[in-house]
Amino acid sequence: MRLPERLRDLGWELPRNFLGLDEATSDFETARALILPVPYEATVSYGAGTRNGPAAILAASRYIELYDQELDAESYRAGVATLPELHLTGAGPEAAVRELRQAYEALLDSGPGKFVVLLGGEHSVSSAPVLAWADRLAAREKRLSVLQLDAHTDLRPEYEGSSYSHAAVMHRVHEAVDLVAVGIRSLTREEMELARGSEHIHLFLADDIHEGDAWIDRVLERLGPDVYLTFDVDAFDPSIVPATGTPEPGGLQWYPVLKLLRRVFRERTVHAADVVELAPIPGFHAPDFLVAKLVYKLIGYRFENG
Ligand SMILES: [Mn+2]
Repeated sequence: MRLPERLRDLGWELPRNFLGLDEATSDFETARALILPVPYEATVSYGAGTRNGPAAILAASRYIELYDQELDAESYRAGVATLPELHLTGAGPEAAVRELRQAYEALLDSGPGKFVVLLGGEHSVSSAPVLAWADRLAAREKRLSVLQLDAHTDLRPEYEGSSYSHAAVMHRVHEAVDLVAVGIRSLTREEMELARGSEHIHLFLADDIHEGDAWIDRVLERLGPDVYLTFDVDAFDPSIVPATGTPEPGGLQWYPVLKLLRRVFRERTVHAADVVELAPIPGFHAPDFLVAKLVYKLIGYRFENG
């Protein structure tokens, strides 16, 4: 809202968008990054609450320091526009994903070249943006690599009767992309065998990446030039992000994740990203803040070199 001149200098709260930015830096037309909140939750299997994830990330983001000492930059200057929450149909996940795909395509067409970060919501929403990007790249005879950070492979053909479940989201897309999944520590034997038998699926188990940084090089080796990042916050260790439906012990820590991401953004083209599965714990803000800061890091890394 544009306030009348004489009202502008009163003691208003920060705007309720990502980072609490003013109109000039959060304008859709000029912003290079778009935040798309999709509070969708229908197929969660254990702890619920991912529908509250986007609002909690936005609320926490308003308290992030805008200067990033790692990058020595005010990353928000690239412009970050926050879209309203996108509400999807309650008529089941298949219809919801179809609706999201249409909305996402419209968004890409309206803001070509912008870096879209989708905030979930449950992980099932990711198939829409992944397939949108896979198709766009296929039209240019390129193949999309998906970098998945997650405790779970989500490679089941279906779960609880639905191929649109959060637990099946990567199975839905795995034939269209090269999948590189990092932080995995919970999967079925069938998922393991599917991955072992496919040259298009590479798993980096959490068990194998706790020592040293050599795994980061190996992840980079597996990623093609064009990347979509899907970040399930349960990739993090529950000691730092307990606020998720299925917290698995033995997860990733903050700095190794940043180290990986910065290199991926520097050495590949990351077209878009999603951050999903935050299920906020009322009164406990640290995980919300961590995830908000992760989103700001993604934007910072994306525009680090202009
Ligand atoms: Mn997961």
